[in-house]
Amino acid sequence: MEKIILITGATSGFGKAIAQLFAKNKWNLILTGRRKERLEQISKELEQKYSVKTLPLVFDVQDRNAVFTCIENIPEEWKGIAVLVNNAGLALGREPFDKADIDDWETMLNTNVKGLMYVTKAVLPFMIPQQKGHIINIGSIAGKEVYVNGNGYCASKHAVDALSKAMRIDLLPHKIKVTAIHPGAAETEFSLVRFKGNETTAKSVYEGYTPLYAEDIANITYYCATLPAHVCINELIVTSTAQANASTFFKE
Ligand code: NDP
Ligand code: 8X3
Repeated sequence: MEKIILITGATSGFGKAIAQLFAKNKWNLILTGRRKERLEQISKELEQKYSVKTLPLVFDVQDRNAVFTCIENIPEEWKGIAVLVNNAGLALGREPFDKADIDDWETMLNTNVKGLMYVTKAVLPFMIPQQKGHIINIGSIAGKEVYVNGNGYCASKHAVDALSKAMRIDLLPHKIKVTAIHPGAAETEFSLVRFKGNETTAKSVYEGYTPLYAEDIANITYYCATLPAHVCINELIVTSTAQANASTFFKE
């Protein structure tokens, strides 16, 4: 089977939009997430709409054993993974360092950092023998700059930035590309998760300007993944036109 992409966090936001765009372009999809029903529904819809194959895998990226068991045991025909998109991630809370919840820090670091490391480590035994492959890490502008009350989330995304650079060095002999995409504010379920279901606060994040949308990140991911074999976009920062850096917006 050719053109296989594995996307973590495909039940929502960027991951779902990336799955849709790659399916439209006839890629077969390994899709992961924790919400089984959503994942199976999305897989079914994409199979029917685009006549592609899908393999939904339900696991929590924080669960090291589950990550390795699920990925190591994928059927033979799925092992030729060409692109891995490490997208699953979240922010929880936006409090000053002294007031931030330690459990929130642990969930962010376990998901955004350790989860990404586990998934990548589990996929590499399939990519290395091919002597090609592409790992696309979804970082954040919060991984390039630190903003007020961003503490734990910014730390986790700075780690994604560092890991992307480290992977690029260490995987060079295996001809594996590593791209880090660092988006600014994008309207997905991200803020609803960050503010723990508070819809008013979540909505207010995107008021007064046009934010990025999941489809924008899907288009950029597709562009990066389909460049010639000798070309690798190492990293890019993308914001909406109304955002200049991690904390400067022009709102009307
Ligand atoms: P969403 O909340 O819409 O999607 C997050 C996805 O991650 C869901 O599919 C969710 O699936 C999955 N996920 C979260 N935790 C876990 C876990 N422990 N195990 C497995 N899957 C998990 O947010 P976005 O699409 O916006 O976020 C995607 C990535 O983009 C994240 O890494 C985020 O940090 C990053 N990002 C987001 C920005 C934004 O402004 N929206 C900007 C910059 C970066 P499920 O709940 O089913 O497990
Ligand atoms: C998500 C965007 O600006 O909230 O990574 O950090 S931001």
